[in-house]
Amino acid sequence: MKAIEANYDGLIGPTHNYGGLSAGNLASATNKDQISHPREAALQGLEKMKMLADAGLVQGVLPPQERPFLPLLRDAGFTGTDHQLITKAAVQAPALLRAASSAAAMWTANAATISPSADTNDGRMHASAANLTSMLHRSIEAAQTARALRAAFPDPAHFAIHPALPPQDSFADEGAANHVRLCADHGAPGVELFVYGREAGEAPALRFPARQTLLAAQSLARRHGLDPTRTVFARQSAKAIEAGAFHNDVVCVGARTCLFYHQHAFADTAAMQDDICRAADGLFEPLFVEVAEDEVSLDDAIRSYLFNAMLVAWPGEERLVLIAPDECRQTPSVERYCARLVAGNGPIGRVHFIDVRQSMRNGGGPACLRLRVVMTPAQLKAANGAMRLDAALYQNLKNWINSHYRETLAPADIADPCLLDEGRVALDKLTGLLALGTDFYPFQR
Ligand code: SUG
Repeated sequence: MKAIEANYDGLIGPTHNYGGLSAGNLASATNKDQISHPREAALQGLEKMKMLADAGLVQGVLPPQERPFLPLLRDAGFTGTDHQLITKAAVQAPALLRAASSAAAMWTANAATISPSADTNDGRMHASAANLTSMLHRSIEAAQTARALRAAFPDPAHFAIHPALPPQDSFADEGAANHVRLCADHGAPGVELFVYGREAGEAPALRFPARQTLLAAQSLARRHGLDPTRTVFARQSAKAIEAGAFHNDVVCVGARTCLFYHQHAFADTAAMQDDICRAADGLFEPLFVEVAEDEVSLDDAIRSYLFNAMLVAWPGEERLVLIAPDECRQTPSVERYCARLVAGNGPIGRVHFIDVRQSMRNGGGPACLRLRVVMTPAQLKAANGAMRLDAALYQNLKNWINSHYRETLAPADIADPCLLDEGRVALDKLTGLLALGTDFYPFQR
């Protein structure tokens, strides 16, 4: 058996809601204060996982985090019982309570950056939890994310799980959403592409925040022991960030030897291509599939999330499969482009559309919901098997969602302290289903 690429998806948590918390993420801003459907959201995510598991791909599950995150409220000076913290914050600091209640850890493309063992100098897989410092509601994820990664990949002989980079603006890091790995084969040495929006210390020049710094990217490459000749750093274009591409994975996705991206994704596309070709020399021939502005405008690409698709080597299919959101079918230029794409003889042979609408309404497409983890057979064996989706776990999770999740959540419901209790009961059960031990969540300790 050769190395495989697994997808670890975040289970969408019971507090999934539309808080309008992410400046520069147009869907988040547009849907602020809408009524959300946590149960439907979690089931949509679970069905996506099942589809990939049914295809024969390795599918992992990462648990939601506990929300509301009470340490944030305590740090902000609220005191009293857990329920009192929530009711006081709801009156005195509703925006803070919204941030503390976000289920954003569901987007595991932002959980960490992962370098497979074929690329690292000690032959271990390296993962660094992302500090997510750019947004308050996401900056509270890192410690529990590192815990979840250690639970999923426990053996230090195979896996090096690093804590997040220092939680400071110069090190702003949003994980795999700004990282692409190209390779001839998953288990062969590859080229790691890190995309950044600004340099540390650079004065903010844009209306929207650039969430990844070059310093963070370089630090990750150093920590992971990557070969500098096989590592590329490319700057995201200001135009893309201004148009709402708050992460590079909104305008670019890559798999195997193929990089699929919008004409305006990078500040200097020619330099990016040259650098990748040089880094891949002797390993593989990169295939660049660039979508021109006059085929699909940047606005249409961001509205439809064409590039926030999963690009997958599907068992039994020669060409790559693009798993794209349903919204691509509702955007005429994108629908036409997809038809042309698969009719051509390029590296992408099929587009499969899926419904992840509840997540999409917060700016999270299929690619945001998964963290790619390349593992050798020995690493796969060493990974926590209870976090791997099979028919039994699928059924257990479906029952679990159906019995613990609310059907709807309105903005005012965030102030309801019962949500905390319901979440705790649910998460306590989940730790059993995923073999996470009895002290995985802070409330269990
Ligand atoms: O960080 N949305 C997420 C979406 C993350 C998408 N991830 C990738 N592109 N990889 C974010 O902006 C919105 C939450 C709210 O508004 O309630 C939010 O956090």
